Amino acid sequence: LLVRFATPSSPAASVGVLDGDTVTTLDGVGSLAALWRLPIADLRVVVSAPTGPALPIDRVTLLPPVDGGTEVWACGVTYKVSEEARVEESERAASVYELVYDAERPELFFKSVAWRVVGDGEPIAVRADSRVDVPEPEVAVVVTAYGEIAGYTVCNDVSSRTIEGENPLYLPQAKAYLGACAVGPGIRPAWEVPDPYALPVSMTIERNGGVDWSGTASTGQLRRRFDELVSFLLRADMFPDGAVLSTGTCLVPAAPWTLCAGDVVRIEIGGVGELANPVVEGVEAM
Ligand code: DO4
Ligand code: MG
Repeated sequence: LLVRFATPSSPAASVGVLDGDTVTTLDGVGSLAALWRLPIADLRVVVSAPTGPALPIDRVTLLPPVDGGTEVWACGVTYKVSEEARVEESERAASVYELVYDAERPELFFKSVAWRVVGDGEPIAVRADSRVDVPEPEVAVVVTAYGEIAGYTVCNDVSSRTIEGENPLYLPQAKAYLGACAVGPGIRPAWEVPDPYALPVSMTIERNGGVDWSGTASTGQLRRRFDELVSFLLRADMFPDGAVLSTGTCLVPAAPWTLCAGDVVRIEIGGVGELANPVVEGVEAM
């Protein structure tokens, strides 16, 4: 697993490879964004032979695996369950979701700049001006500046259903705010994932010491291909520091269920990683 980390004696972020309980530093690699500037064949050589100091995992703090100018984008309505949930929540604009599920062009939207992304263990937030909010467990692909899929990670596309349900034009407010985007804990290199269309996805939401909601699904239910989604991201645009493209949710807790401050959301994607985040309400609590 490729990770960003800091240590008490070296608080500036380093990049390394986590294998078992040991993080081995990738000497000379200043950021993950620097890796995404490489063609994948060169990137694989760098990542496969880390030469820097090796540290026990309990001596490091993992940081969100998104840095520099790497942008996070996301896709919507790529699983049937997501289409059905949007149709239900936005009765006056239901047809836009039905149309996009079947259209050639997918729904893509900007989600976050790197600095606003939180990592494993850090708080995510529900907005004070929203009543119904959900975590969205998603497989995210990491795309190099050359448009190649370099790896996979876990993204929580935290969303306000109230705000998007009121009017789809409010999507940026439903999707992009402080605490709305968690990614991590690291990046699983693409060559270590034998079949990205057979990844088990599970989500558990803990409340008051118990499990309040849980569900499982699989990327086998994805309506599109990962490279198809990436090709639309790259149309008429470029990503010099690469991009993280979250590929849509396959699990939606049915309304009126809502995420609450105090919950803990755990998302596990088989072979890719486990991302856990406590929930707070609003910017003030972060
Ligand atoms: O238009 C809604 C966005 C839906 C979404 O984020 C998803 O399907 O994951
Ligand atoms: Mg989503």
